[in-house]
Amino acid sequence: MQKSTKVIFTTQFEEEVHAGLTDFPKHLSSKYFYDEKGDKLFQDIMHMPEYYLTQKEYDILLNHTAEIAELFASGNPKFKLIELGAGDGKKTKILLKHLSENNFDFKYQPIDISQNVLNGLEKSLQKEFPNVSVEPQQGTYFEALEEINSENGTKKVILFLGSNIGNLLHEQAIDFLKNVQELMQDEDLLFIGFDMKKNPQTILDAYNDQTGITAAFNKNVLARINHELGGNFDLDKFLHWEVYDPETGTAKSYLVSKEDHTVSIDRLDVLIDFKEWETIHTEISQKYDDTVVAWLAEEAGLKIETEFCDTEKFYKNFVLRK
Ligand code: AVJ
Repeated sequence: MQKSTKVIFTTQFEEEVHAGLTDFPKHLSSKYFYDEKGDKLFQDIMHMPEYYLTQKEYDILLNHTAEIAELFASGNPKFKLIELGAGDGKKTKILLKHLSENNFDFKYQPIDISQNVLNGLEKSLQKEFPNVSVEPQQGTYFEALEEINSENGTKKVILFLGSNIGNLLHEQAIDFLKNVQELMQDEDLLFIGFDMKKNPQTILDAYNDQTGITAAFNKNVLARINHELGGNFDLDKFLHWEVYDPETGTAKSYLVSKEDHTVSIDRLDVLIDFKEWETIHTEISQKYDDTVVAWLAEEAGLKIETEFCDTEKFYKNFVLRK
């Protein structure tokens, strides 16, 4: 009798890494960048001068704080501020400060997949804003939103910052927005950040910094496979490569193999062959214009109520309603 050597995948990570690296062309999902090391590298990215997105959104929130707060409280003054993918909450703290100092009637509910991130955030909020009531929720966005909905009928203001939507292809972005829309009541708002089309060089520079932080971030997915799945990727055998198509507005990240070589991943019981200059596609960072944002909203059954932008029109925050 033949012995069965079939590997049983126990996590989605194992399954997707296997599928992506045995596909042609090869690909890995950008959602796997974010282990502890990846979280730190992304923090570093947000502090790089080239990565304008964070600063621009920060400027928008700072320059329009009172107006945004009034909008959140309009109609029904009591609301739950729910943030999808809260991270360190640096930008949100601008709003929290204003809301708390002006005695708005609200609760802050950060949602994140990482309990680690939530613990850190809760601690810093307790210190900085002891008066703000914080109810962290661990889980995927939709699990968490569903749970919040089932609790009571409080108005929801949903924050989705950082142009995180840019990691999704348009079709996926529409599905995502539709899912949010379905969980919204008539009085709820979605406050969402979009990185806009601009000089293509500015965009390329944001994803191709000279210090190599973005390269390390991109390669971190290989390091993670090494740690968690018993891989033996040599990170030096890969180049970080970024392209931006000014027509479609899609920035794409790749890891490019500099030589013919084979990598083994013990936990998956596979050998992966790389040809010289073969690619692994790892991320898309979509850039938008007004027409595309309007189209995405329309497709998802959402209406644009208003928008905020920085002086250079690099970045926009849209307020959407059902
Ligand atoms: C967190 C998805 C918004 O695509 O701009 C930063 C991630 N990748 N540099 C982005 C990222 C490379 C970032 N998002």
